[in-house]
Amino acid sequence: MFTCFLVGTAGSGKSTLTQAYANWLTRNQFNVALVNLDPGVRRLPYAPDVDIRDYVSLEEVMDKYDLGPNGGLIASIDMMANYIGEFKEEIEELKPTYVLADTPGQLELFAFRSTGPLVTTAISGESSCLVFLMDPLLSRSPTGFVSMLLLSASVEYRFNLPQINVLSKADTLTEDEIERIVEWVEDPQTLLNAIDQEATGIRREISINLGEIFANAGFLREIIPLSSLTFYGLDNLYAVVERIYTDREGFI
Ligand SMILES: Nc1nc2c(ncn2[C@@H]2O[C@H](COP(=O)(O)OP(=O)(O)OP(=O)(O)O)[C@@H](O)[C@H]2O)c(=O)[nH]1
Ligand SMILES: [Mg+2]
Repeated sequence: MFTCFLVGTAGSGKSTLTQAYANWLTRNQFNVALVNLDPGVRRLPYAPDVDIRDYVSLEEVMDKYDLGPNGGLIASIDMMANYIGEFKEEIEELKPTYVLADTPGQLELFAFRSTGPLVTTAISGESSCLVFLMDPLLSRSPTGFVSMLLLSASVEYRFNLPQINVLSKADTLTEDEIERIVEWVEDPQTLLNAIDQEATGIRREISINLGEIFANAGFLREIIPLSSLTFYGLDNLYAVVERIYTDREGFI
């Protein structure tokens, strides 16, 4: 059992990618379990096999504790930890090869409270990874891309799991824009040059320093452009997931 947790900022395309990637894997004969970890979501583009809302539902928590939407969501996400044993059993009963776990829209609540790492550790199975969705609009500009890298690195630091960065909704970018972004991670000097041209003053200094730190610390890794609408890049995502799985097999 290999688990992919799809994480990213609100609206970055996590749920749609969960559905698209599950379709792709199913078409390629894999047994996939779709897991919803978002207690607050109203509608999903897929039918979850295992759903945290069967254990904790935002609406019920808001009613029971007389909370507003924000307080209710914080409480709901914190409460997920109470049910994680049963939740894990439900997933394991399906005996899936792949588990795709869609995480809450509010990345900060999942990643930066105690629940997220607790949940990922509990339901990871033999092996797991995070798929971090990078916003295409922000990633278009060099300084926007640096801020996405900051968030991605912070999530990776927090979860301490192998992490794959994907450029989400690539169909909304031109081919030139995609190529440019991919080149920034393949050849960090191109990112530093682009920052140099875009930013000025102290912002330029900070961005260049950050770009250098990312390059030196190994955070400027492969980024996979993909689209859940056209299925573009899903085969590349699969190849990287497999590589993580195989490396781990060889490791233990
Ligand atoms: N063009 C395009 N739109 C996409 C793609 N993936 C998702 N979207 C759209 O982006 C919007 C948000 O997608 P979701 O999958 O709900 O994003 P999410 O990250 O699950 O959102 P939250 O759970 O609310 O944070 C929807 O309108 C999707 O149709 C894509 O690959 N291409
Ligand atoms: Mg979602």
